[in-house]
This record gives sequence, structure tokens and C-alpha cells, in this order.
Amino acid sequence: MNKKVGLLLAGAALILAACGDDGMQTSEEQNDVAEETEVVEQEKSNEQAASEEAETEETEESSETQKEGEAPEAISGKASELLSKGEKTSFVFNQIGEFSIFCEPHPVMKMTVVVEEGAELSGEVELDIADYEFSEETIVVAPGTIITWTNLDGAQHNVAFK
Ligand SMILES: [Cu+2]
Repeated sequence: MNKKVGLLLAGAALILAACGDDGMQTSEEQNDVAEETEVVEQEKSNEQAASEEAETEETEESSETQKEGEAPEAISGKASELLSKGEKTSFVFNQIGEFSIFCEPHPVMKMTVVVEEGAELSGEVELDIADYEFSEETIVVAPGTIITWTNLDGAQHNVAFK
């Protein structure tokens, strides 16, 4: 039982006991007790609603901050910096659909990222760029997947979205 309600009921019992002798326990007093109990219940549910709301807001904020910190979103027209040997670039794929990717200095280098609800690949995926090729021709990932490309060539490459 809720502690506050329990205390109120105990208090009510004491009042009843005190009034017991003269038998003047009125229905009015009983109503008062009932009303107080209701108010406590209501306050409790208000508190719960408020704390639930606060939790929801917190979750939304932290997930936004995370996305921003981790990787820019893959969007048509966007391109990474040129990557020297060993350098990496990451993009998060939030939109459902197909992304045509190419390397700006070498437009023959191409690959496709398909973003599909329920795809097997999700979370963080690592790809390489080596011998003037992306390590995958086509890759299917779930929304929210972050793909990181690492350039293993001496030549500079990048990741650009058509
Ligand atoms: Cu290239």
C-alpha cells in the first residue's frame, strides 16, 4: 500500500477511535477523509506523469546529441573530405532508400547503400577503400546504421553522394 495513504488511513482510524465513545462520528468527517485520500492519489498520479514526461525529454535530447557527435547524415549532394592513406570518414544512414556513392577524384569508383527497415546489417559497419575500389559494391543496412570508410590507398579518395 502507498505510504501516504496508509498514514492517512491510520490517522482516520485514530479519529474514529477518539470519536468512538460519544458515537458522534459524522458522515461529514468520513467524507473529509475520503476526499483527502483522493487528493493524495491524484497528486501521486500527477507526479508520475511529470516524471515520465521528463524522462522522455531526456531520452530525446541525448539521442540527438549522440547522432551529431558520431557522424553527419548521408544526404544527396554531400561529400566527405579527401581521405589520405589510413584516414576515415563516417555517415549515418537514417533515410529509407538507395544512396549512390562515388569518389569525386575518380568517378568510376562507385557503390550503392540500400537502407531498408529490418535489414540484417545495423549499428556500425566498417568498409575499406582499396585499389581504387570500395570494398562493397552494394550493401543493405537498417535505418540508423553508421558506415565508416577507411582509405587504404596511397591515392586520395573520398565518399560523395549523388
Ligand atoms: Cu578515388
